[in-house]
Amino acid sequence: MSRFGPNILITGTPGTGKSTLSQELASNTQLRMVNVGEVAKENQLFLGFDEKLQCPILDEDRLIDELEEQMAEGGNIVDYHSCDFFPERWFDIVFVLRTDNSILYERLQRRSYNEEKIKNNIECEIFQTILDEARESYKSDIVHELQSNTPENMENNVDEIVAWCKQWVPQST
Ligand code: DAT
Repeated sequence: MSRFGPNILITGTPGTGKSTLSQELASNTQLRMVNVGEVAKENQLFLGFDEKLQCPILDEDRLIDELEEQMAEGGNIVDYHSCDFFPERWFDIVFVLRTDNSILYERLQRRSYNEEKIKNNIECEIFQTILDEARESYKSDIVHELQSNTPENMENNVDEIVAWCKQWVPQST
């Protein structure tokens, strides 16, 4: 079976611009946006609540079952702040968004996260946790780091990914 379009993973620390970039890409391509957090909420795919990280605990197995058919069809932009539990075969390319600490701090403050949650996320970005996770989970030649500090960065990232989509050739799976 071949996919009608590529599957793209957009990952990175919360606040780096994943959902903004995904929305821009969805409106500039034929690709569908898959916000994992929203799919989980709609289908109640949670195992509980993580008090330390102050976020719901995703039921990763059920989430994968939920999305499997849609991912096999292709043409998806998946946006999530973690990336090591998805099947590697799902993705043709992976983008990891990166943001400077001071800029990220302000964005997270605007979300009214408390100090503990901001600190955890800033540490995640400082230690490039998600970039390392992506490099460990996918072939290194499909993992790309993108700066996401300014609107100009955002515009360039959209242009680059749209250009990549245009040259994508369906592959048999
Ligand atoms: P995420 O989905 O990674 O949590 P978001 O897309 O909700 O992040 O973006 C968080 C906020 O930061 C939102 O107000 C938009 C802004 N933002 C994101 N990327 C940006 C960029 N490259 N330049 C300027 N603002 C950006």
